This record gives sequence, C-alpha cells and structure tokens, in this order.
Amino acid sequence: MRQADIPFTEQMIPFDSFDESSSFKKTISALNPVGKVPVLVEDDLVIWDTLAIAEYLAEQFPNKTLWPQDRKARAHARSICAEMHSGFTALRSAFPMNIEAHLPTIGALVLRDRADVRRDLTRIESLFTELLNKHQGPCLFGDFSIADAYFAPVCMRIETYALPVNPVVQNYISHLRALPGIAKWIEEAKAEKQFLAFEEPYRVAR
Ligand SMILES: N[C@@H](CCC(=O)N[C@@H](CS)C(=O)NCC(=O)O)C(=O)O
Repeated sequence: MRQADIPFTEQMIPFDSFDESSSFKKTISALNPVGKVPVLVEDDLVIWDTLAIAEYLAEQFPNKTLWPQDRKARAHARSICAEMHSGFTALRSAFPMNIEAHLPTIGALVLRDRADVRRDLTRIESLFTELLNKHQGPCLFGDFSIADAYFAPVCMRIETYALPVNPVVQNYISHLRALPGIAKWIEEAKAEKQFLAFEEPYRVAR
C-alpha cells in the first residue's frame, strides 16, 4: 500500500508469543477470527490474509494497476502469488524472515544439509530469472506489482542468510530494496530493535 501510495494507518501489534493467552492473540483475535496478521480494516469491513487484502486493494484502486495490466501476465502473477501463499514451506521454515539479522553461516549450513530448502531456492531463482528476462525488469512483471510485494519477504530472507543467487536475481533484489515503500519497511524493521526469542531459532541475542 505504501509503495502504491494508498493512504493507511498502521497499527503494530507486537508479538509476545502465539499462545492463546498472549497479548498478541488477545488483541488480534478481537479483530480477526483467525488470530493472525496482517488484517486490513476499513470501517466495518475486516479483511484478513494477504491474498484477500491484495485482491481487495486491486479492486478498490484500479488506476494503481496493482496487478499487471496484460491478462496473461496477470494470471501468471496470480499463479506465483498463490504458489508463494501455499508453498516454499521448507525455505520459509528453515529461514524465518529477520531483516536486521545477518546469518550467512546458517544459510550455507542449511543449504548444505537440506535438499528440500535447496529445491525451494532453485525454484524461486528460476521463476524470478524467467520473469525478469521476459518482462525486462526492473520488477517481476516490469512495473512494481502485487507479485513483488508478495515476494519481498523471500528476498529479505535471501539477503539475511546470504543465499547464493544469480546476478539477474541479485540486481532485482537490490532494485526492490531501494523502492521507497520497501526501503521504509526495511528501515522500520531495523528500528524495532526487538529480540523475540520464540521467533529466533539461530540467535540468543541481537
Ligand atoms: N496465510 C496468511 C499467513 C498469516 C500469518 O501466518 N501471519 C503470522 C505472522 S507473519 C501470524 O500472525 N502468526 C500468528 C500465529 O501463527 O498464531 C497470510 O498470508 O496472510
């Protein structure tokens, strides 16, 4: 929403734990029956789940062209978002998103030992490379779209764990990081300076 200049106010609900008795669960459950973030609230309308939020925004702001304009590209973009939504579980669980951390040794060890994580990374690298070559960048479908927002967290994981990717993908990640909406997101994440032990499989302190 920030990258597309759609006005909103953010209410951060800090994670203490995901136990039912946690302050996070109590706060979020009052808003969203699923008890997870993100949630978009507009007057009496509550929309949860990233895919539902993305579709709602694309419908509400057609002139922001949040999905690619070309019908076939749009279908392709929806396919890769759905693939991310329900897939890449090995990579996502082995490499939790942690923007402030720098864990290259963990990255190398996990890739050495886990074929399922290597498979996920290979798939991401090849889908990025194919799209960037086809649409000539700078984003996956040319201009910034929901697909880039959807894959930004995985790009952050590639950086945190220093995962090896080809130069085309590396350039794309650098471009993405520099976009104002993404740069602000990274800046705000770094400013949090929180250490959540239950979300940190690899560190004992910041
Ligand atoms: N499929 C959901 C996933 C949402 C999700 O798992 N959110 C995490 C934070 S990134 C959460 O709220 N977890 C709380 C929990 O698992 O109880 C989406 O994409 O919106």
